[in-house]
Amino acid sequence: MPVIPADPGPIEIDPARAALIVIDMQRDFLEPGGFGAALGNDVSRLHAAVAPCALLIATAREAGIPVLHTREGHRPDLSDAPRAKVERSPPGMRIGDPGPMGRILVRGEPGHEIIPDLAPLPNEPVIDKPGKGAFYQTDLELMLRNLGADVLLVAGVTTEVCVHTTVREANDRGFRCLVLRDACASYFPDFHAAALAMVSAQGGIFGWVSDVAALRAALLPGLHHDSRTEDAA
Ligand code: C5J
Repeated sequence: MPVIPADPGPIEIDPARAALIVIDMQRDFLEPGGFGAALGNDVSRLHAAVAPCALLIATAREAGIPVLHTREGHRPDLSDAPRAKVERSPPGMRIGDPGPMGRILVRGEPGHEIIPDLAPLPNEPVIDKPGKGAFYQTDLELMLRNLGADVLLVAGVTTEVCVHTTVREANDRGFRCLVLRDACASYFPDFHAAALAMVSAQGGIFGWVSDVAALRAALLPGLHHDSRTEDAA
């Protein structure tokens, strides 16, 4: 059974009982003119996670681990968008307002799509979620139970918001979570570091933290130095 070096200690993973969840790698968070920018953030900070995420997704696919993608966003009529959330951005830059990538954080708009570099395969579920956590008001848990998953590999953006909320939700539901630090990113480097430290603190209170190279080396021994690794990294 593959054993991945991690904080606070090694974690054994049965690939047949694992799933990868890639959180919110959407144009709305990573490109100018979207929701992330509307909240006043420097969206270029998230780009560091794209190549590691691509390699992580390739690794999971090669290892036969199911890949699930999430997107944060709302119905076009905004009936699932709490007023408290909408009113947190300035008028003209709120959820539902028009922007360069269509209406901000609205399903079906260009900005809501996952970035092309990390496009899901046709057989990979995409979970649309109205909140920060991927379990809140979605069928993610049902899908994971049907897959027989008991360990979740978690990546995406932002580390301290949707990644962290999802890991906390998963931990409370009995899933072991391994967060891949280089495949996550935040608009705030300090928050990224603190969020990862919180996951593995106190003996792994929310889960484990490792990186993509360590995971790949454990899951695909002998393959992790091939040209694909170098190309994608
Ligand atoms: C945020 C997210 N940061 N996907 N959403 O609002 O982390």
